[in-house]
Amino acid sequence: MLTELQWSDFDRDGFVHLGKLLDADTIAELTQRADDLASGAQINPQVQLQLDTGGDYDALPEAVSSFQSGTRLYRKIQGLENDPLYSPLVRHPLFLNICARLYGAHAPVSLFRAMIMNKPAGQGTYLPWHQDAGDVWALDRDPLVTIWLALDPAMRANGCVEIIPGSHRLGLLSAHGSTLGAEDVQRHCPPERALPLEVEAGHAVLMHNWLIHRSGVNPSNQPRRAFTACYMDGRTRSVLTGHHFPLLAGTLSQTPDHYVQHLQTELAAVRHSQATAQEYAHALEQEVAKLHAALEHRPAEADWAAVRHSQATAQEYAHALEQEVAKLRLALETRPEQAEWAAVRHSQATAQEYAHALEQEVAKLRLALETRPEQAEWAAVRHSQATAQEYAHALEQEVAKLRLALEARADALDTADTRAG
Ligand SMILES: O=C(O)CCC(=O)C(=O)O
Repeated sequence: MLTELQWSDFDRDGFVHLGKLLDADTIAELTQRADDLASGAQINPQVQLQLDTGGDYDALPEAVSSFQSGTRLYRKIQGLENDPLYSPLVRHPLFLNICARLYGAHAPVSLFRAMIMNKPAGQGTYLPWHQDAGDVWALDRDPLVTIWLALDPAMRANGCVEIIPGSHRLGLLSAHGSTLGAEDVQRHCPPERALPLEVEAGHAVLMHNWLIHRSGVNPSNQPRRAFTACYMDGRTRSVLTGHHFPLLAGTLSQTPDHYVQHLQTELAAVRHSQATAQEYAHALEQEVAKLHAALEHRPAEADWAAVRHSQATAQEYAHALEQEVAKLRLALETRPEQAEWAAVRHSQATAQEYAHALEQEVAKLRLALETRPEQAEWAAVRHSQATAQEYAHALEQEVAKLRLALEARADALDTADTRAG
């Protein structure tokens, strides 16, 4: 429990020393675990690691779940609430007690992050003046409190944290949060106001998240490691996902907030319409597949052969009719003997049969034409059929005309013969 004096120091300064919380053995265990996670001797996929490049803060690499090869040159190890050694420390009764005072005894408490901040020996990344809040944290409200616990002595000589006491009372200097702009640095962080926050190993400090702070590099030959955990009102949500963070104390109401209910209803409606759209799309896909199959369907080769055959037959028929016409013309010009007349009559009968067969063929072809999709090709076929039919029709008329003429001539000849006889 913090004393009232400590609370009033915290209210005034934005930080307060909490005293010694860890003994040397526990510190040794915790630092060993941190180094093992970085070296790969200990693997935990729920932990994220960030390399320390010793370069520019803005050019730091993303955190990863394991380094390609083990290293002591790590800057951060995050996700320590998932490590069995660190998990009890995250839930230290003093920290939860502080949260109950700051967020209210009724409030559930959640964790934003629990991590090791390391300044490797002879290295470290310069961390500029900043506040631990703002839009960049993507939360629906700013967390108020961070515990900073030294696992190695943190002194001026090895890159301890520096603070601007009382600066939390300025509030958040920009909506974006985190790193301060040059003007704010000039205005609020003059060197004479900066206080090096020297902390013995195993000792902790409570810091307000709006407290302006920074840290430098570590020229010493020992690492400067610290455990830090940021605690929130358990009702805090990520504005990216709408989700709460892992609860450390208390419970959350099971009834979703009104706007969440509204979103859930909307989501259900969207999912429903999505399902309907998918069904419709599926039906369309099937229709498309059916149409494709119909389009790709060609009349069977046998059908085509039949069509071609009937074309050839029509041509042959026309040719036969032409010959018939020639024969009849010749017959007209000569006086036929009895045998010749029989032949003429036979060829007339044949011509009629042919004509009948042709009519049937034409009807068949018309039917075939009307049920086949290959328009251009079929149009050509149809055209040649029509032409053949017309031609045959003309020939038939010619045959009839010639027959008539022949019969008239025959009658005349018979009459003349009778008279002569
Ligand atoms: O430990 C450090 O060097 C700085 C930590 C810090 O600034 C932070 O966690 O926001």
